[in-house]
Amino acid sequence: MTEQYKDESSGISRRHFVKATSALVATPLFYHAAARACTHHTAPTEGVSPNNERVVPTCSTFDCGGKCDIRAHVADGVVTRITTRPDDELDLDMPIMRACVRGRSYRKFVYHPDRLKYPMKRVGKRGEGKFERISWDEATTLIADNLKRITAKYGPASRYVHVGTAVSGGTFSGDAMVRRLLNLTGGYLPYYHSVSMGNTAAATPYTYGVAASGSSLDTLLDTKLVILWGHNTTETIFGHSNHYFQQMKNNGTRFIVVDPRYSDTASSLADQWIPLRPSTDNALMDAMMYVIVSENLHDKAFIDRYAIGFDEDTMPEGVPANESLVAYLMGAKDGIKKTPEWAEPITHVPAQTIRQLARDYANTKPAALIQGWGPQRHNCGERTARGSTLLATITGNVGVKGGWAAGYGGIGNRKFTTGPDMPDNPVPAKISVMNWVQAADDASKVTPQDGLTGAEKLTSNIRILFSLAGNYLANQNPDINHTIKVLEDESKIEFIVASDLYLTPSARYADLLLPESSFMERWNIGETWGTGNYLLLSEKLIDSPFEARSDYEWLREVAAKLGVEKAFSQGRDEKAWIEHIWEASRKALPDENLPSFADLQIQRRHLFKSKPYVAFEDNIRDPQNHPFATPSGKIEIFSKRLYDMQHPEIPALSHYVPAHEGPEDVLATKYPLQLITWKGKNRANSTQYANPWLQEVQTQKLWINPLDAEKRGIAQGDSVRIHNDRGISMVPAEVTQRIMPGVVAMQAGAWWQPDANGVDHGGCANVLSSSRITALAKGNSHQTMLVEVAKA
Ligand SMILES: Nc1nc2c(c(=O)[nH]1)N[C@H]1C(S)=C(S)[C@@H](COP(=O)(O)OP(=O)(O)OC[C@H]3O[C@@H](n4cnc5c(=O)[nH]c(N)nc54)[C@H](O)[C@@H]3O)O[C@H]1N2
Ligand SMILES: Nc1nc2c(c(=O)[nH]1)N[C@H]1C(S)=C(S)[C@@H](COP(=O)(O)OP(=O)(O)OC[C@H]3O[C@@H](n4cnc5c(=O)[nH]c(N)nc54)[C@H](O)[C@@H]3O)O[C@H]1N2
Ligand SMILES: [Mo]
Repeated sequence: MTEQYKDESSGISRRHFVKATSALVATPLFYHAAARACTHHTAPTEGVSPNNERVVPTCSTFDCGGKCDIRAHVADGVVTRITTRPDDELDLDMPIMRACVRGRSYRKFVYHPDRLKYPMKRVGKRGEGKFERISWDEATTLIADNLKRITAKYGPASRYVHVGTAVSGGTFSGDAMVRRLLNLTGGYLPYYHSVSMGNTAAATPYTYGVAASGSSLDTLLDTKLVILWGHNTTETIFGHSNHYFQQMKNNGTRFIVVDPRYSDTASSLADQWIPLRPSTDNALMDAMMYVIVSENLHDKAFIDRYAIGFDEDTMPEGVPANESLVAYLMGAKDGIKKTPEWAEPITHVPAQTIRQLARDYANTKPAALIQGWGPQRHNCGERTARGSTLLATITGNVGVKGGWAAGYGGIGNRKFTTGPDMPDNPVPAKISVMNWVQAADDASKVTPQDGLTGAEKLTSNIRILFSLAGNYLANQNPDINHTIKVLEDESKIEFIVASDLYLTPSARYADLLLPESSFMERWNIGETWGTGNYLLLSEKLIDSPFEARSDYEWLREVAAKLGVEKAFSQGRDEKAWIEHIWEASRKALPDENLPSFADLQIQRRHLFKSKPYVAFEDNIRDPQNHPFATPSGKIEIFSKRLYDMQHPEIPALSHYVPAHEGPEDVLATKYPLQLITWKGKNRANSTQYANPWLQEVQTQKLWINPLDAEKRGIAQGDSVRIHNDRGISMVPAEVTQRIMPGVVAMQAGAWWQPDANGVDHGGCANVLSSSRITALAKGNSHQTMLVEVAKA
């Protein structure tokens, strides 16, 4: 069996893989005959082919935007091949979620010679990456002993569980279960804020009262115009977007993509690409609103009925004159009309393009402006997210089928599965995810202003840290070079436990490094993102190699050594937990008719019978009985709550304010280029970085416009040095017009590879990114950084 973990031991060769994948794009009917024979062209039940190969519909539990329908071919305990839903499988209700290039390459993630094989203990200095093999018994004793010692000395608030999104696509994970164990033994210091979309989630309730403002995508089928604003769904997938957007494209929907990069979404869907300088989105929005209002294209009846703060007549009490949207746009206070000519030098979008975009959006009824999360993973992300809600409101696109409330979110309060039972956490304090480095370095400096909630002060530094299925110690977190100084000081965090499948840059900082099994080696239920609406069974297909284990298994041993095994496991093994969660979810959703767990193992999935859902439909249809959950009960264009905060970075109206480290920052004289990152097709964040097939799909490079390249004497493929005060990264240049002048871009999630001088050779943007927090969410702004680029 271990043979499988050596390179290329089974299935098709690399070259064939690439060919097969491109063939699939061209001829979608290509798939394994065995799969065809056993799927009966209907539901995706498991089949057995003549050569004893089982074809099992399953999914990964990564955090990768979609939840694709993959078919694992299993023979003699080995996954020999991965295919996807055959196109002639008749299942009209089920959105087509064909496996993407990542899904097709799962075998090379699971069967990889570099997979971690044994539990290991650090022997060198922390971060050096020197480890020695130990037994599982030693490993769990080390954890239990450190937990006891550290808890006795510093209290439960010294215990921290870090970001670990790679297992968040499943209902059960070590990441969840370690929290359960810690809660049963005194608690831990939790963090809040989603680094994915926390800025949107914090800001948009100031407009609508709630964060979740997504509609189901089937409501867009008749929409004539979709503006994808920093939304790269061809790569990021987001639930069912590709299924619906392709249909809409075929039916003639017009797509406009607003993005500094000519993304794969721009190339595959867009009728028009509008590049703008990162972090200047609000200036474009302001100018669009100026055009809409000054040309009388706004939806006056809608605004009068449902919104406040549009003009001076509908302002809340206690606010001085000239604070309304119209007053701002017309320059009542600052004397500056927010015209397209005003916005052009800020955004670098031609005034006439802005004018046309505004007219197109306001004149097409309904139209959907859908913002991705890239624009809100900025310093100004809260303003950008709320800005689009203002545009949607003044054009009457909120609560309307075919419109979009803007500010992408989940659908209502929809819940799929219950997850494992979680006892309460006795620790009252919570930090923002952005506070963890400070909380490890000197917790007395973490204040409520920085994001501490539930307490005025922290009682302890972080002293023990669990990083299970994350690469957020020294790769995905901003400002790595600062972070590692704190991590390397062994007097700060005393014990770091990491579990992964690979020796990632973060795993190098572990004191104890544990090899987890892969999703193919465990039972789970895969859940779809945001607008998606189904569950897939992710069954244990194969045994774990070497001594790899599920996190839950070693957590059970730790629980035993802490004397709480019974309470922790309730006598369940992993599969029993999945069954338990499934049955609890069935009870929690009586109208859904979820099949029994036994039936799920035949059906493999459950599609929710959701009707088309339009966010805020009730509030618009019947505002008397369904007021918005804002203080005024209306859509708040102007937010008195924000006004009272008097924070210049999150004004009461979401309008353009030059971003810190944006193009108008004085720092731009030293570092004139804006660097952004994007989530590319060949990884889910940094997950699968080491996958050889996926490395072939896309090489880590710096996208730079020919104008900027020429100025710096950079030619195609030259090695370049990207730097700012925080760090240096070196990669080859991709000189391309797919990125606008003044902006450079690098795919997120490449592994950090520092040399002896700390210069990164992997193309990890987080040596350059900033840990400055956002005003309202106290959240991340991975995308806002100024750099200079030179030929290396
Ligand atoms: N293939 C793939 N899919 C993924 C992931 C992955 O790693 N790979 N990750 C998943 C995860 S965890 C998440 S949170 C989501 C994230 O989904 P998003 O956050 O939406 O994805 P990003 O690629 O970061 O950003 C989307 C687009 O915003 C653009 N952009 C950046 N800055 C600006 C700006 O200032 N203004 C405008 N208008 N556009 C800007 C980028 O060029 C990019 O094309 O994706 C999920 N899906
Ligand atoms: N510059 C920049 N940085 C970013 C972003 C950005 O847009 N730009 N995006 C941010 C966002 S939105 C997110 S969500 C975070 C994601 O950051 P992380 O949560 O750190 O996610 P990954 O980078 O995917 O790291 C997950 C790790 O889990 C491992 N893994 C996979 N499967 C398993 C498993 O079954 N068990 C265990 N134990 N390990 C497993 C993988 O090998 C990988 O090393 O990154 C953030 N960082
Ligand atoms: Mo994310």
